[in-house]
Amino acid sequence: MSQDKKYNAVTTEYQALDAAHHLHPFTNTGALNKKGARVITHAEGVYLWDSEGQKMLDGMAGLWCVNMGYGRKELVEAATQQMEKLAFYNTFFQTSHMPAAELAQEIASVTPGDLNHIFFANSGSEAIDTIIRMVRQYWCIEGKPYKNILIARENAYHGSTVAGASLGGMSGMHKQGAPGVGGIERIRQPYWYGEAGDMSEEEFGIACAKALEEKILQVGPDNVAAFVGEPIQGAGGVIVPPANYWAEIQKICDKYDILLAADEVICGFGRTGSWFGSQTLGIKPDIMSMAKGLSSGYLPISAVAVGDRIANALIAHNEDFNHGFTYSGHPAAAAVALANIKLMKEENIVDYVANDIGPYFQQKLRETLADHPLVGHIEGIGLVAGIALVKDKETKEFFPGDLDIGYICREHCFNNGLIMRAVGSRMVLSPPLVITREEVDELCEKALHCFNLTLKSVS
Ligand code: PXG
Repeated sequence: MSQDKKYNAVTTEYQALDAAHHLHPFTNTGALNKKGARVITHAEGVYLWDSEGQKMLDGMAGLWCVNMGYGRKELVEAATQQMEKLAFYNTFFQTSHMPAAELAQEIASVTPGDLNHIFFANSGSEAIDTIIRMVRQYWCIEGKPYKNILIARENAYHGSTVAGASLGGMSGMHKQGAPGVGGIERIRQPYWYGEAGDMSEEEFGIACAKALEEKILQVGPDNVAAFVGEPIQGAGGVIVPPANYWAEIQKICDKYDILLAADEVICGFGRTGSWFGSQTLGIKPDIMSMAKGLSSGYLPISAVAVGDRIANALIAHNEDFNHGFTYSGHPAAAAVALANIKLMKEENIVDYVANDIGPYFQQKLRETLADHPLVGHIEGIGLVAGIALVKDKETKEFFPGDLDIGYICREHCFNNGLIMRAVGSRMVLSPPLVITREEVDELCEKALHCFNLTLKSVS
């Protein structure tokens, strides 16, 4: 939208309300208030509209979550019907209800391995907090209360609660709201394009996994509860690890009897062409978190799928697990998630991502953008991708930190009908899984146009 475009009354009214009373997440609110927030009004399929009538192709599926696309009547009806029947009841004091019980079964039917038990929460962050508390409690039950350190990675994102922010590897988050939660250690991320130097992908995969072994030995294997990682890092810029990385990590966890936790908040529910990223990347987690795509973002709900080893210990232990949320397994959210999984199955969406639209998207992105002077590298699987923007393609020189190339590019995208997220100098995409080939073509054409505008802006 051009700066001088005359805003209509609805836009200015809502921008004023927003500026007066709304504090936005992950936002410089002062700067936003001066500029005015974009007011999103409605959506259908893969498109969003704002209050100025501008139509935008949503290359981010909301915030990595609207996997089945906008405007799905089935999900709306599931919520309405459930709210009319039983809008709320808790699952704390020896009660259950149909949507929670059915959803637990349904999730267990799509999770890999022996992840047969489900604990409900409302957000990815709460799911991560649940994992932290549950794995530590597991080792207490096993008589090893000292085995309580969690190892995660730099530039990982595991949420924004105190524990989630502490576990994640985002330095900007550690600086605020400190001190964080203790008992957390971090190792390097497997970002081959950005951090491998002269190493081949294979060498780098081994080196990054070795960093886990070194850390375990440094703090003592008897003190480590679990290693936690996203199969593919999402908010860190869509970092796809070298092909051998996860197999090495798995071996190391097995060797030292350390639980493996997969944070599937972004990778789960078809994003990578399997129900879970763990299946695509060959990980066998003991426990996994999920959120976002579980309900396609229509209502907030998250879950932790718990493997038999941990679940059986918790069940056999004759004591309450003192953890949970008022809305754990909320009936309306659970009903929507159930309807969402049913829809995914009816439309064979996981297969569509694996064998049709995912490969098409990855190929089309590379065909359209790989030769662009700003594009250093494209990585991704299924319907998630990260594109490194660089100053010099040959030398991999990055733009200086004070030139926010990602922000410049994102603004061009916004103003030209495409929503793309910038993570530093990386542009990321994670469109709804229902996107068609024609819509992928449109996305790529728009991205090319916006990359050209970005190049002009910095030339
Ligand atoms: N784990 C992972 C892997 C995530 O991606 C969370 C946990 C936390 O989920 P909740 O529901 O508490 O937000 C996430 C969330 C971004 C962005 O800008 C990414 C997330 C959330 C907000 C913004 O890319 N991921």
